[in-house]
Amino acid sequence: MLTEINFDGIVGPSHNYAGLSLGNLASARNFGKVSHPRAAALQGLAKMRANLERGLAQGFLLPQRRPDAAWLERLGTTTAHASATLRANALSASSMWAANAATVSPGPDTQDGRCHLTVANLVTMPHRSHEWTETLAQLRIAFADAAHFAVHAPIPAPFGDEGAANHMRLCARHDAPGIEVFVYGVAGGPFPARQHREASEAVARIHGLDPARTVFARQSDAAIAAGAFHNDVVAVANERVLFTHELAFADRDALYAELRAKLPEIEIVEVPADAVSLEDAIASYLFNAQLVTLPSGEAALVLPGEARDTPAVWRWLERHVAGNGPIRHLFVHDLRESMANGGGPACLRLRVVADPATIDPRFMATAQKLGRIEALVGQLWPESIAVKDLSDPALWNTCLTARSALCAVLELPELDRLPF
Ligand code: SUG
Repeated sequence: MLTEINFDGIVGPSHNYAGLSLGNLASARNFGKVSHPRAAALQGLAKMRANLERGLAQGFLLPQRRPDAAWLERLGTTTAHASATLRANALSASSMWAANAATVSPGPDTQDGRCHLTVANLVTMPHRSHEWTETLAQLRIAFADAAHFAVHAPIPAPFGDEGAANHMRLCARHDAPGIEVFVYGVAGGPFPARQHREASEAVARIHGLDPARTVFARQSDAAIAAGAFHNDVVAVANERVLFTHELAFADRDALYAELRAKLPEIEIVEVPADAVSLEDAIASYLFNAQLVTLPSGEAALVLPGEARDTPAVWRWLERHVAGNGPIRHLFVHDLRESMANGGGPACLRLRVVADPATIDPRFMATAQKLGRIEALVGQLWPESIAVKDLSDPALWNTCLTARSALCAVLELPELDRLPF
């Protein structure tokens, strides 16, 4: 049976605050602070466990090998000799934000009926531009069943593609044909536009989407300038609900009209700027919630603690739930460590609609397996990392050893061997 499965990125042992993401206000604001990789990973695992207990299908992607010595070698250097900037780029744990791993078009939307995944090239940010090699390796293992999946290599540079974070799917039910919405930015503002229209168009072609059910929408310049470096910071969709900020899109009236024409049963839940400012929406990550359908059929939002701590946001949410709005439940999680780098609940997961039986079970979560991962994290993940620690060879070793141990516990030795 086709089900929505959330694949969360397990937070890697090198999680740190090196301020690498221009346009991501949280990353810039927290530059130089001490990170807590162990707590970060446990926070993410607690969210996975809770979603599993809520009756949702849960999978995970593994943290990548960091420092990425192979990438530094291609740049003519080594971890020991690299400049501090290059070394920080080689050590980032940014693959935890699995919403940027790939764009996923489930079988009901594609010409050949298979689920298509295109790995994101993430070319705009140096620290993320080398994620795709291992992401591709992991997805090729997890979704190896060629009767049900097609995993594609990234779109070539210079067309920036940041994956599912700029892609929304609207449908009557997860297993029904959907409308796929690709949101792109246009360069010219104070911050880079990380998703290019050309890349989105290429992904739609490669996935064999029906042009009549595909929409390209421009992100508003105001949203990018206010810090919405990905569209999933200002809008999220699930089944027939689009939950969005009023200022998310460049031409919202035209977009809403197109969506209503293509999916008459759509419910657009728009939060007006006079109820929640763009600044509050971005600081609280209200829209970076996971909008999920519970087994009861009701919709729920899985939110970061910052949403509850932002008065205008919490007021709006409580009023919505008390009224007759389509979102019926609010679940709040402490994801402070990831949030401080601009990654909320939705950033941490990649949604795949598929039959879980067709996926390599080693990537699927169970309560027991999460327990084993938590134990390993408690043992091997550093408790804290200061930016100066990034030049300490002992830290590089700790990170490599911890990841290898995780590959062993999850019975994925091939990920420890692959030359990415
Ligand atoms: O690409 N942060 C990530 C956050 C990604 C959030 N994902 C989604 N919105 N789906 C980014 O900006 C911070 C890294 C640093 O500064 O060390 C970082 O990469």
